[in-house]
Amino acid sequence: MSEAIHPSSRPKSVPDPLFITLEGIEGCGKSLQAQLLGEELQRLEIPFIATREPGGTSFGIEVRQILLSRDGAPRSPLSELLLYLADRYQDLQERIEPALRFGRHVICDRYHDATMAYQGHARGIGFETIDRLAEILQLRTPDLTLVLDIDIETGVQRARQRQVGTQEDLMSRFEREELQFHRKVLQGYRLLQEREPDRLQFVDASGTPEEVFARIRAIASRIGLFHAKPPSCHAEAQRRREAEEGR
Ligand code: ATM
Repeated sequence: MSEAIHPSSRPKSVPDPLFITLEGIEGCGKSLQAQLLGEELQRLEIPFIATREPGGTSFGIEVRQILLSRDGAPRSPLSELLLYLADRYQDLQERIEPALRFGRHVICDRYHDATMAYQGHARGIGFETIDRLAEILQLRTPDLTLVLDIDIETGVQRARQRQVGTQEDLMSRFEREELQFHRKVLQGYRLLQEREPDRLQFVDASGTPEEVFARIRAIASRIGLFHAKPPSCHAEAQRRREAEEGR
């Protein structure tokens, strides 16, 4: 398991890199917003990595194929849960933790709140079981989670538009699941927001992508995403060496 960096081990002048996740029901527009956030960080020359779950690593891409393939074999909700967690654990070890250790922000398109909302609430496994597994795996909690809030009907419409030309059969995913399932997912996110009102922030996802991004940018800015550059990899490595040598 990788070593966690305690915030107080950093010099005060160095801002901690942030771990930001985007969530929501199908068709809410979170992947586009994650991309816009990345483009903004790039424009400002602020170091970051972007990842997604499932599918942020080579292993994760294979797991994603199993989880989301059109003709996937039947599986129990718990088996499915373990696959999502396997994908997450690999993403954390291979990409998220190293990036944060090297002072880069992390933007993640879906993370653990998706598991809580989809498997925990909508599939009925319950938050408690997943909380226990998350504790055993020592899953990192994001600094900020943006939940893109749209009604189910708009989500269906947007997923239908996005469907054209993709390998994954987004609409059949919708059709396979009752609309009621997606309502439960949204309800799951609301329950999570009640548990952690500071970390989970609902963002009105209606309007144009630019309008939605302006809302997201304002929230991300408030927690300091654009305020100062996190240290570069080299500066951070140097600082860590000096701290270890007691300088
Ligand atoms: P994206 O296409 O937004 O990456 O999501 C893939 C699907 O994975 C999405 N499906 N639907 N319907 C939500 C689902 N998912 C879970 O059920 N649990 C999880 O933990 C994650 C990360 C995703």
